[in-house]
Amino acid sequence: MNPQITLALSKGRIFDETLPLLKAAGIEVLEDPEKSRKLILATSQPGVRVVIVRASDVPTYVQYGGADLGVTGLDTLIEHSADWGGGAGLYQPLDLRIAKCRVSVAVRADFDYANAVRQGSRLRVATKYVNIAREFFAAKGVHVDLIKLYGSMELAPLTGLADAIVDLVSTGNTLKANHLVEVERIMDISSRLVVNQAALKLKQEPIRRVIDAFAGAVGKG
Ligand code: PRT
Ligand code: MG
Repeated sequence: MNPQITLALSKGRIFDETLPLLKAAGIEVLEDPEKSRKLILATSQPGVRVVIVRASDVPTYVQYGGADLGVTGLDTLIEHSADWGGGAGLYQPLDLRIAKCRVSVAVRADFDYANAVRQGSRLRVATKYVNIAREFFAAKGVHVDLIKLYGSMELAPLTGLADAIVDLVSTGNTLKANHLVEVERIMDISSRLVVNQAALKLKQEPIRRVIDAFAGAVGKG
């Protein structure tokens, strides 16, 4: 019997945008995680199953072997690796070119960011991405106090919690709706396939097959 391969995905945009790639790779997910409460989903390939985890937990699942493979945003992957001293055990074979966005600095439209940076004032920055933000401002030589948030970053400058935020931007509509402006673009983001290195050794053949199928599917897109 084929060894079971487990792929970790998060609900929402990662699942939605991975689905067509899986389909092109000949793997159909047989249940809809938005409709079912199940966390383990069967696929059209008896040897492959999908587990639904929180987006920020995908690298953790794959690193510890709770899943053999996973799909995760580069943002999440960088933060995870910084917290874990390099993301040991995570092999990153493929840019899936889905769920694209960027990590940016944004401030209130009436905040003079350039001037604050020029004057060397200490900036209060709210973000979920403390490692990315710390490294970015350190490289610029800007002193920052980082405030860790888990969501609704846009609210921080509006309430006086912070001068600036570091957050993901895609269309820019969320910033605009909250009277914020993007003042720096830190990095471009897309989703990556990550693989547990030990699993790749133990189940080389079936995992390689899934990686190659994904690679073929990305090529077609
Ligand atoms: O929601 P939850 O807390 O469970 O987890 P999560 O927010 O980490 O997951 P999810 O599904 O929202 O995002 C998963 C991944 O999708 C992220 O890690 C990114 O790699 C990628 N991605 C791509 C995005 C966006 N685009 C995006 N626009 N993730 C979030 N957003 C949010 C952004 O944070 C902001 O609030 O959308 C808003 C901005 O969008 P625009 O279009 O208005 O600019
Ligand atoms: Mg979200």
